[in-house]
Amino acid sequence: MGRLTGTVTKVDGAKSRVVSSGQTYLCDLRGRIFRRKNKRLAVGDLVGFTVINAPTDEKPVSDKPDLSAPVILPAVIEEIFPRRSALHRVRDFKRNQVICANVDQVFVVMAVLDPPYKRAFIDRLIVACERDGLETVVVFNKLDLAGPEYAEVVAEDAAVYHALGYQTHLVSAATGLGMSELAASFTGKISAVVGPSGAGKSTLLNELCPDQNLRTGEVSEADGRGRHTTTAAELIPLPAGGFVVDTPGLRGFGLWDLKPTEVAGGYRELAELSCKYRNCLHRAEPGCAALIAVESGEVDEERFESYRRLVEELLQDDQGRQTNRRR
Ligand SMILES: Nc1nc2c(ncn2[C@@H]2O[C@H](COP(=O)(O)OP(=O)(O)OP(=O)(O)O)[C@@H](O)[C@H]2O)c(=O)[nH]1
Ligand SMILES: [Mg+2]
Ligand SMILES: [Zn+2]
Repeated sequence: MGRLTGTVTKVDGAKSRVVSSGQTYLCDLRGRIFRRKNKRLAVGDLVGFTVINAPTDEKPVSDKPDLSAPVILPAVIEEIFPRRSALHRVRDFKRNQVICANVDQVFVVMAVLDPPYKRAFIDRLIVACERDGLETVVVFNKLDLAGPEYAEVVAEDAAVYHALGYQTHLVSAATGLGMSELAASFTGKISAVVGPSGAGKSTLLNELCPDQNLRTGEVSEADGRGRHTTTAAELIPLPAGGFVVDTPGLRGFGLWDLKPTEVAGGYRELAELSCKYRNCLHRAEPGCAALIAVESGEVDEERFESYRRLVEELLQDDQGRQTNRRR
């Protein structure tokens, strides 16, 4: 068999799963690709591979190309094609992890309660998506847990993102509220689902593709956090076309690769302002366009607050790094 092309759905140590025309292949990486440390394979990657005839531990279970009972064939990845996009995460000052390659849109999933969302965290994830040029969809899950008054607060928060041009969804995986609209927005695209542990990412995806049966977990009673049930990113084929990647819960999301002056680029409402100061950080400059826009209510105060905190954080990191270098 000649060279085939497929999409990486799972990376598990040196072995990865690749789907091509409904078939699943268990692939090794050709040595020279494996050794190229700066180019790590990620889910969503488009690869060229060849099937080998060596026996595997996993026996083929059927000879029909059927996603629900995939044939597992051994193969070797020869080539990773250039990525058209990627959602990435900087783990520390050096390591750069690609969460999903060739992704079209990112769903930021937050629970309204259990654990409650933090607006600043939504903003941080949006900044990452804007940095990577990816469309963001904001999902508030577990609406069933909110009383009428709190549900209104959530709706107001959602409206802030909607007004900025982000698609927003208020849903409950438990009751099915808003689920058909949500399902429709996944169709035909490669989507990544990110958010804190326990927000219900896997539960939502199980509702969208019932035959997947992703593991879900209880939110810990001790600290109100999720338990990090999902441990490795995995690309799931959707019944109506497209793929979605479920990701492990995020505790935080470092944006160390951004310069303080680049943060405003992740806040649409600030990016479009023309401030009279060049490279303005919008901190306390007299006549600063951002400060005026906040004052007039044009820019949401809580968004601006999260912007400022992110800038301060990066300024401090910068200082820390410079001090370290001098030592
Ligand atoms: N009440 C309620 N509970 C939900 C809803 N969606 C998910 N849950 C519960 O929330 C808990 C966590 O759900 P998961 O789907 O495992 O959360 P996750 O975001 O995938 O978590 P990690 O994999 O750890 O990142 C489970 O006990 C789910 O049953 C919902 O709409 N309403
Ligand atoms: Mg999960
Ligand atoms: Zn300014």
